[in-house]
Amino acid sequence: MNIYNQLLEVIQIKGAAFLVLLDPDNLHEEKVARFARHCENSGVDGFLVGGSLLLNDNLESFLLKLKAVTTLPAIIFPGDVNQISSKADAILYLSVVSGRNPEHLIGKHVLAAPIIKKCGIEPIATGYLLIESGRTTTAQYMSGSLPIPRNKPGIAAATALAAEYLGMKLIYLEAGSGADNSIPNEMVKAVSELCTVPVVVGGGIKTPATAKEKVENGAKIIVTGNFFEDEVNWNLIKDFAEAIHVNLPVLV
Ligand code: 1GP
Repeated sequence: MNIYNQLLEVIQIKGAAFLVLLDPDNLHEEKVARFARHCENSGVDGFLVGGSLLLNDNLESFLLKLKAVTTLPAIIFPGDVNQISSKADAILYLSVVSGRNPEHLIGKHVLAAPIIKKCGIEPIATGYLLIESGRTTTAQYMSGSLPIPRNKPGIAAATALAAEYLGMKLIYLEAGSGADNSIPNEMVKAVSELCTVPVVVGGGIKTPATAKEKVENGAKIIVTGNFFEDEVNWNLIKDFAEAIHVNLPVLV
């Protein structure tokens, strides 16, 4: 089964999927194995690997370490064309549809397509919407585009529907890694009601209750990254998983 269908199956069974973002610049390679095992044992459904800007050239060795200890899918979350590797299972083929920068709508994709083909990994076409979340985030800055105002759920919903009509298989509402504010619930709801493809919500989610709110408003995949870069928070991963997996009974 391909990774996209695996995600759909998780969503169907558990109500929503929980992905943890690993930024190879921020998670030391010595910790990868321990963290990945902990995530798998705590109910995480898969990993996104990448970042808007990777300063260390270690994506390949990072993925090898990750895949050696877990059977969970490793999906590249690329900030640029240099973040493609055959060691991953799939790649989010992100088009920044919230912006009007042609490089991030189609330019980078032309460069990436033959490399992805050669690597043999699964591209998952994703409509990526950057949403205003307080301070300018790395994703916003690097994309060279304006985010959608956070008080305009209608613009987000229309943009997401256009991406779905263009054939994209996921809609990703992105507040930005470490965002001050997560995506507003009203916006998650407006987009989820209009679209039939799964809606991913990420950026600035720091509590299980916030993650649950997003699912209750229609999100089908929750992404957290920053919060678990501090090891003291690792014991909360299970609570996040239980909050997100709304169809599963909570085990006490
Ligand atoms: C960022 O959506 C992801 O691209 C996760 O954001 O690091 O704030 O959890 P955080």
